[in-house]
Amino acid sequence: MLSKRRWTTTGAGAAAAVLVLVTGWQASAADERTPERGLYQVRGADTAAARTDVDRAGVDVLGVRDGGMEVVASPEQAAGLRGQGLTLTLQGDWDALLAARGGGLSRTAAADFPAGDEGYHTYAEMVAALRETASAHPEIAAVSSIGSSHEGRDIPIIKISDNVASDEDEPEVLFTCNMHAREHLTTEMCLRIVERFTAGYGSDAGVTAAVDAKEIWVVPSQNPDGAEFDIAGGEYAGWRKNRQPNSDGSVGTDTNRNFDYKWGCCGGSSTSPSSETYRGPSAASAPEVRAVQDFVGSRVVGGTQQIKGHIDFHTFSELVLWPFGHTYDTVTDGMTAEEYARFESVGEEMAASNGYTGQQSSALYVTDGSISDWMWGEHKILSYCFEMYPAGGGIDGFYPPDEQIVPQTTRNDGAVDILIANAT
Ligand code: 0X9
Ligand code: CA
Ligand code: CA
Ligand code: CA
Ligand code: ZN
Repeated sequence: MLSKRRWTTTGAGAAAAVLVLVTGWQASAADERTPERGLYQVRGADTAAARTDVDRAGVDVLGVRDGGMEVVASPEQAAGLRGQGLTLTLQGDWDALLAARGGGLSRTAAADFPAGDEGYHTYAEMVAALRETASAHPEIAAVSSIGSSHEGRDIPIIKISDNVASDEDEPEVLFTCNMHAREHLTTEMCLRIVERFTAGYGSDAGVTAAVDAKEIWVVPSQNPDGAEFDIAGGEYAGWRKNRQPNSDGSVGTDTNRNFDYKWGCCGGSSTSPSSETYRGPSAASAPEVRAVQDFVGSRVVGGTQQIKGHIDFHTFSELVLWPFGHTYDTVTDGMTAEEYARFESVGEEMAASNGYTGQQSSALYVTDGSISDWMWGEHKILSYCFEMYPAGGGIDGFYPPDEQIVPQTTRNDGAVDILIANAT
């Protein structure tokens, strides 16, 4: 999938050459030859509206921190953003950075993550880990399925509770991970939750109380096709979306723009199939989204939604985000002042525990069709989006070494406990 033609001479490059003549300023090679997909640091997008405009330019927003953005942009997009007065600093050629991380092999199924990152779980390893957990703790853990991905992979879910085989009248909590393919650290986050609430049962008092009082559901990978594609051939692809083919020959829907609540309402997603934030041809057109929506819908028992709290884990930027994402308004249709205050207070408490920054998700940039807007808008579930480690980091931001798995997932133990405690 990596482009062969990586560098193009652009109008911006020609303008730089003219500048040299006029001012004597020395343009670097990077100024004259702009990568087809360049990794840029963007400065000057200091308001949510400005960041939403950057997102709407169609660039791939990797992370946002303290007003600075990291994006992957075409030469035309970069020129357009500079034309809006933003400062773009080229960090490198995205495709070259990706290629440098792998062996350049053909994209066949990988036995494991690239050398040095084997501590991450492939799809097969994740499925095996869930099965082993359930067979080691049959009284409190049971694996089932919420459906299949586009390519037919099962999307497993594990339930953790006392008397796990019975649907007891206990508040339910949901954790979802790996919606975006390249955000592999999040799969490990869900597996950490599974590990902690099973291995710690009977010895850790807090864990035992939570498992006895609640029903905890965990979906470690909402996008198994994308995750497998991202590591195929022993080389990271930097892939974000699912692997559903589009009408124009491109591949992938951004499932975090495909949920069926105010889908496509507000300029927070793209209608262009090749965009990294393509919303899909219709709401819930992605089978992975339907699987999550149908599962959550199935937890309406006797007219009452059983799931009370939810975290969807993403990377990166170290943020705790709460609804709504489709509007800058705090109070709006579907969100009272009291409800917003609760989101903010639980969100800030979680952010204090893990050292992330807490904010309304639209304060980052506007999105529509995101999972947390749907969870709250449709089901009144206290739903957060976490952007995990690191705070920033370009391509490396998606691929921290596996030594980071333990520190960065245990870092969220306290936040997970706070969410569970507030799921009432
Ligand atoms: O854009 C997304 O889907 C999430 N960020 S990511 O880099 N992991 O893709 C953030 C979604 C949170 N919602 C809003 N920012 N409105
Ligand atoms: Ca592995
Ligand atoms: Ca129970
Ligand atoms: Ca129940
Ligand atoms: Zn994400």
